[in-house]
Amino acid sequence: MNEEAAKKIEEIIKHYNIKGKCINIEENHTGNINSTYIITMEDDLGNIKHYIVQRINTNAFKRPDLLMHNIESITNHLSRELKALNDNKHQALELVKTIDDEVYCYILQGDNREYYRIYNYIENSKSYDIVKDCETAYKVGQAFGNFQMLLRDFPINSLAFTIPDFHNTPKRFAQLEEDIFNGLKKRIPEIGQEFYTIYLNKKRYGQIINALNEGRIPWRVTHNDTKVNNVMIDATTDEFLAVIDLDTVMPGSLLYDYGDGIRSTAATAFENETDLSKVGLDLELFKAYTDGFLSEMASCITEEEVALMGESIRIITLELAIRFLDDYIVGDMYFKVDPNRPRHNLERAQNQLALAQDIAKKMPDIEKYIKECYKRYRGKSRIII
Ligand code: GN1
Ligand code: MG
Repeated sequence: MNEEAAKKIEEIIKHYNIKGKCINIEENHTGNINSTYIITMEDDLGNIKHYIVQRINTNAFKRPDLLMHNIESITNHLSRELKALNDNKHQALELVKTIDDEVYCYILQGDNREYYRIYNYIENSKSYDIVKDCETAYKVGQAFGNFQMLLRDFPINSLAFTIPDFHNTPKRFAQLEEDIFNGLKKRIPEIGQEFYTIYLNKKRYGQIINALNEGRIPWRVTHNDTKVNNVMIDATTDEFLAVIDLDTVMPGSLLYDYGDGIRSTAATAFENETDLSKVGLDLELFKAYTDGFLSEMASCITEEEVALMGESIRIITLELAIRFLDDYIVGDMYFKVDPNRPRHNLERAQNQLALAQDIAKKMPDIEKYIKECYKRYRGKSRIII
């Protein structure tokens, strides 16, 4: 933990009504965008409480005020819904208010504002970067299905687009093509093979966004970053507790959430794995996640959405490959990279392309299972709409 960051955190804490003395600050390195710290506070009676302090990356999120407005209204809605359902097994993230009753604060670094927010830490919880067993995959699918189900009545137009065109795969591809012309010339010769594979899949990219824009599938309140490590699991009961990382909650398609959930939960290796022989999609984990997701969502989902569920897994995986490759070309401006890995983003893109290839191989099994599973759960999920 570097001293400068620790000093800043001490300064941030002063903006909040948080009791006691900060006795530990630990950086959590799982995110690729924001900087996250877990702090330990001890009050005069020796009581310990943990908090999550996050610095918002304003390169990715240009309007931290709108972002925090989204998160505040989403978390309020989630906790109201959980209360209405008498659900005390699950939780909504809780923002801590500043002494001025705001949900974020900033400090000045020269002329620049650095934005921070604090969440209550969810005690006795754990999360996974990679899943090995079907029970956990089921719970993660259930958590994201439940999240969307709880937000089914949320006034969608009140949400700001925190990152416009976030899951617009054709636009992501067009951006990559443009950046190949303007990017770092010395990196261009290295990406021929990867770009070619991405190019060959071009016809797939518009399937979800076109269906949304043509009104064939509904806009919904979606999470948009349904990585497995964004689900907190109860360390004692192994039940899911809460969905975290609400920065990208925006209007979108449920399909990107489902696809991204499978991409990260059913992958046999993490995104940073460079031994591509280890990278693939585990069909059993895919099935378990799909079961969990549809057990919550089958009554809300439309037939048109179900028809695109399999393809959504391939599209989001290719979208990630496009984004990592694009970031490599422009000189690693967006995703955090390991300073000891000069080709980190290129390697991530290769990893995602290997995963997309395995998904393509398994697509007939994937499609078949989704149909079966939907039939099984249709009309049986917890809430009928
Ligand atoms: C980023 O920082 P993290 O891990 O929550 C990214 C996601 C990507 C993910 C890939 C705002 O999420 O879209 O899927 O990396 N978030 C943003 O690991 O761009
Ligand atoms: Mg995120």
